[in-house]
Amino acid sequence: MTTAYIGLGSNLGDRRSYIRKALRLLNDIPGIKVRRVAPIYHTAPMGFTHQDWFFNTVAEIETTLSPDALLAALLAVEARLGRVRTQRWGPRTIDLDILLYGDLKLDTPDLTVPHPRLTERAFAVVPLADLAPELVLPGDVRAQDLAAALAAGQQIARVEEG
Ligand code: GSY
Repeated sequence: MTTAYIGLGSNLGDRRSYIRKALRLLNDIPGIKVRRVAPIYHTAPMGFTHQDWFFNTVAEIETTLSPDALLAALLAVEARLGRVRTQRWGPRTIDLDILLYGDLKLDTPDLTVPHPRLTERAFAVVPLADLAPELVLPGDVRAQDLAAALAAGQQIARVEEG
């Protein structure tokens, strides 16, 4: 059993609902249990900036799936929720990324873990730090310290519950 952290993002349609549906679908997959979910954040788009703001969160899961099988499961959930990959950095109903998979370091053509852009992104590190503030991230930095530094320079606000 491995603890992994999954980043979730949506900036098309009913963004909160897509995130909730994705969490339910993930939890229904044999070999994946969603243990905890961070609050949802409203975040300015990074990469291609001429698009709507995102809702982002992070889920802590326990999984018996290999990293490749977990990636395949995430892609299947994205497809179920109508994600169409038209533009690399473009709008999406749901985006699911493996941020961390235990202590594993992996670099293959299909999958890099930890996520290669994790430590640049407040929209990933801030909710990750809500779940695991003491976690040590690439660059030997504690999640809560990096979250504070990134949040100071990027647009990110916690979404009210409801
Ligand atoms: O891989 C994440 C997709 N994505 C996002 C995102 O989830 N949130 C924000 N704020 N910007 C993003 N740019 C990309 S690409």
